[in-house]
Parts: sequence; C-alpha cells; structure tokens
Amino acid sequence: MKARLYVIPASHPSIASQLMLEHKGIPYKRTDLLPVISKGVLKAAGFPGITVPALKIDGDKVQGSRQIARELERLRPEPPLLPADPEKRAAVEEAERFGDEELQHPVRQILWWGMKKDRAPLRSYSEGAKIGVPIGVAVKTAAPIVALQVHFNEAGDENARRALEALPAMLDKIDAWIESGVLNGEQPNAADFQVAPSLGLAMTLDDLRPAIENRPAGELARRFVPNYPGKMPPVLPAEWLAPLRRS
Ligand SMILES: N[C@@H](CCC(=O)N[C@@H](CS)C(=O)NCC(=O)O)C(=O)O
Repeated sequence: MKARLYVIPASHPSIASQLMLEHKGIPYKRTDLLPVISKGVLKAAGFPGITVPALKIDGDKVQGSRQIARELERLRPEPPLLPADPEKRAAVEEAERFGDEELQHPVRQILWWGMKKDRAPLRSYSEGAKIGVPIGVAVKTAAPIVALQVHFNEAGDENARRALEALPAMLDKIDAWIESGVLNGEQPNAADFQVAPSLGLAMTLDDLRPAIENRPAGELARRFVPNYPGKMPPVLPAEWLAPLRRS
C-alpha cells in the first residue's frame, strides 16, 4: 500500500489521521504544509477540498479525518477502528462525530486567538516539521498567516470567548463517554483517535491544561498523544477562563 498524508504540523485532525494509519500498521510518507499555503498545495495535488488531513492512498484521494478513518477501515479492516456490535458502533460514531463537528473547531479558534496575541509559541508547534523553509524564518514571517487563520477560523474575541464557555460541558461529555467505555476502552477506536488530539492540542495551552489534565479526558489525551507538539504560555484573559476554572 502506498500512502502519503498531507498535514499541517500540530493540526489535531492531522494527528488523528496519523494515529489511525499507525493503528492500522500502514506505512506512509508525510508532507508538512504551512497553514494557508496548504490550501494551494492541496489544490495543486488534485484534492477537491482545501483542508488537511488529506491522504493519497493507492492512487485514491481522501480528505477529512472521518473520511480517512472509513477508507482505512475499508482498505485494512484489522485491527478495527469501529466495534462490530451495532449499538457500540453507533455510540463510537456519535463520539467521533462530536469530536469532528463540535470539539475540533472551538479548540482551533482558541489556539489562533492566542497566536494573534503572541506569535512566538508558533515555533514550538512546528518543531520537527519539514516545511521547506527554516522554521525560524517561517515564524518570523508568519504575521499574515496568523491574521488569515484568525479570519478564516472566525477566531475573534467573541467566538474565542464563546469557545471557552462551551468547553466545560464538552469535557463533561467526554468524561461520561470514558466512564461508559465508549472512549478510552481497551481497544482503541475511531472516536479515541478523533477526540484525543483535540484534547492534546487544548492541553498545549497553559491556560487550558489545568482544567483538563486531572480528569478522565486528560488521561485519554495522555494515552494517545503523550507528546503533543507545542506550548503556549498563559495568554487568555482571566475573566474568559472563569467558566473553565469553575468546572
Ligand atoms: N473537520 C475536518 C477539519 C479539517 C480542517 O479544518 N483542518 C484545518 C487544520 S486543523 C485546515 O486544513 N485548515 C486550513 C488552513 O489552516 O489553512 C477534519 O477533521 O478533517
């Protein structure tokens, strides 16, 4: 099987896809892309959409972390990403959908809001990446990229604050799924691979880590992404963090 995965370094759905390829034991090559510039590269590579993760596998092109999960399951059923039992499978698919559609984006918005305040941490998120230019140069010239990311992801004050307000209920939901065995069970599943990287990315923010690390959601992240790249020192207003501190 010939596979190439297009990623943005430290992108949470990209890491989800990397974990799933590893789970399936499928060797792959990785192309690291800079945000924003990624869109043109993906188009040039023949993908229909403009987001990572994007996978070329045996000549086929698949985009989106959940679509990649399904394609990997089809191409190599063992070890499975989804339980065989229909009820268990439905529960895992719902947790996976939540991870993709509800959890990913607020974490992304909070991150880019932080980058707008302080660009210096960007370097730590690109550690080890091969983006074609020295990381230091990329980071020094990243102001327009950060501004565009804030714009594309609608990561202004109001949405960043709203994203923070939504986090406690999402963490409770994840803990409940862990408690009931949908997440973090003995056999890793597609929802674990989807949700853990979002938690791992959130925990790279010093502002968010204390609210996650000592609860089941934190354990899930430590199990699947113990070395998530990146570190952002405190940057968020204390007032915005109040709902999280109370949770
Ligand atoms: N829900 C999609 C989200 C994909 C997505 O939005 N990826 C971001 C990176 S985390 C992206 O490619 N953004 C374009 C950019 O940063 O320029 C998935 O799971 O594949």
